[in-house]
Amino acid sequence: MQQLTSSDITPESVYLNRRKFMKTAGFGALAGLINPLTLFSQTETGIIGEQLRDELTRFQAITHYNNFYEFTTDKEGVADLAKDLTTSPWELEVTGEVHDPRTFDIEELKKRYGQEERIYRLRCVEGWSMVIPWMGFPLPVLLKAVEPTSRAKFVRFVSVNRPSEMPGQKGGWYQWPYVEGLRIDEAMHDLTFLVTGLYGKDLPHQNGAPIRLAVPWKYGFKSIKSLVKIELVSEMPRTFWTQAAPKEYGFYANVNPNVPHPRWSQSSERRIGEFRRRKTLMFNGYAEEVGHLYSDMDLRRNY
Ligand SMILES: Nc1nc2c(c(=O)[nH]1)N[C@H]1C(S)=C(S)[C@@H](COP(=O)(O)O)O[C@H]1N2
Ligand SMILES: [Mo]
Repeated sequence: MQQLTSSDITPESVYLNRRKFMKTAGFGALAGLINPLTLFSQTETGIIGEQLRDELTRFQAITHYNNFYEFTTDKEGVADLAKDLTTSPWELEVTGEVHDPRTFDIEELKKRYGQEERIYRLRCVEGWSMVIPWMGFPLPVLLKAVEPTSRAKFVRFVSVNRPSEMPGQKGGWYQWPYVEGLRIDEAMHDLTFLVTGLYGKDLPHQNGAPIRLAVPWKYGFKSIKSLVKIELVSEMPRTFWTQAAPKEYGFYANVNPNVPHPRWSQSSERRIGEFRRRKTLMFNGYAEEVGHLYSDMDLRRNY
């Protein structure tokens, strides 16, 4: 059997071997027929997500090429600046137009709702994309638990406001905290996911620890990081980006290759780790799942 060297113990290989083991174990008697050599022959490249045919983006890239303006606008500088963010204890308040408002401790949330895996594409409005194996649980599960009232039409999400630990919040340009929003039917869609980990590990600080949103059919800026509050509201909330640059960013921000951003065409994208550009897909490839939510919208317009 091939020897494992320390360079083989990457987050990807640990993750893949664990998954391979789980799959193999699931085959019961058949497992005996599998050549043990294949168990360790997985290299770092050529990793295929099972829910998607796309290759997973490397852990190193996912964790060292980040947008997290609370720290810095330098994507490669976020990881280092975020390493001392205090993420324990951490509370998430779920409130507003609900019958049973609650504040959850992050560990209680993880225990209560568990962690399943979702491999999603992430498409940034700047024209790059990744494929990320997230861990977490669907947002609708949490929203149903607090029992929305009939006046709950939108959901407002708020990131942590902590300038003592987040140097980017000391500048006067942006209005903190970072705020995002979804329509209630978008928030209740099963694809809308609360993320608590990636590659089978706790969520790294730079990716929005200890809990962030992933809305895979929308531009990346909707996937708000380091959440402290989820508020159900009756009016469309004002968001960080619609407030900072209303001519550039809309509330809906669905990935749409036919509607250019004022500074960037959206027709193609560069997958991080690749050189070629790929065609951007309508709703980032999730049209079958979410297209029906927008049957009343003119998709040639930018919202
Ligand atoms: N709080 C907060 N959330 C945020 C951002 C941010 O600056 N602050 N950046 C957004 C943008 S523009 C993108 S593309 C994604 C990037 O997520 P990643 O660094 O995990 O890839 O996070 C989004 N969520
Ligand atoms: Mo982004």
